[in-house]
Amino acid sequence: MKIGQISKQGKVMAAIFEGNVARPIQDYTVIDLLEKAERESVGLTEIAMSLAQNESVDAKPIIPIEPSEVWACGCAYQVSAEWRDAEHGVKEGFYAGVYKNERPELFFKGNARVCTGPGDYIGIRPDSNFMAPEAELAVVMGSKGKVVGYTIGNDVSAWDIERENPLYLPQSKIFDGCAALGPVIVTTDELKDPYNLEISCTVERNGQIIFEGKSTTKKLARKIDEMIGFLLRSNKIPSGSILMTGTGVLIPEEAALKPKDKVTIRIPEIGELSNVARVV
Ligand code: DO4
Ligand code: MG
Repeated sequence: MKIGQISKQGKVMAAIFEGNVARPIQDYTVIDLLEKAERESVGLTEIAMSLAQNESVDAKPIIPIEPSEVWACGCAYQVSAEWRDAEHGVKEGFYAGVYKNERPELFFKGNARVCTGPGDYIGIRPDSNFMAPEAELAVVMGSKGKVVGYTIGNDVSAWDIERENPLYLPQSKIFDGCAALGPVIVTTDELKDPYNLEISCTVERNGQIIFEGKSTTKKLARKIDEMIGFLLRSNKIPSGSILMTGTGVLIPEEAALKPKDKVTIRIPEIGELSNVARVV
């Protein structure tokens, strides 16, 4: 099932997406449904199906969930670790260490305040000259860390701030519009294999594609449950928390994001997430 959210008469509500139409779930957001599903020990699909209207409406998906917590795993793809070490002039450094270590890199990416949805903006920090999209598979979790579905995540980052000093990572990662999510969440009963997904990313400037790159979750070096296992160590998460699973697509510095650039990330099984960059 593809589930997400729509805005109807100014109200955000959950909806099941079927082709180009949506079946609203009046009076519930996706977080409300997840909490209800956990309270009643039933699946998200079951609860959503039982509450959705039969009549469909023509409505575009907005942000599929407003998470209290967004987390991210870094250096989960070899290219990300290698590229970051190369930025420091070394072949195997800090980042390769984390890539190979048992303990993953996990960082806090923010909350609903910094998240945006399909068609919305993504942020460009004015104190950065190398803003980059990071195309990632994002996991939606229940409060016990159970994976309930998948969406697309853009871990928008200021790579020059990160490169200046690793201790600046939170500033390179957290700012307004730093986390785009959407367009929908595909539940685990429909998307059974998260390790065989093509992820592509394009950056368009003035109608021209200035960057095109792709990867596949086949190259993910860690299992998602392993990332979640570390995330939940001495750390309770609320239902509907998101985990971005790392990027395998790295843009060159010449394609650093500029205002009005359009970033599109595609995972065919989930859809397409497009956002336009703006200074925040
Ligand atoms: O350590 C820096 C962040 C890495 C990251 O976000 C990624 O690999 O996706
Ligand atoms: Mg990332």
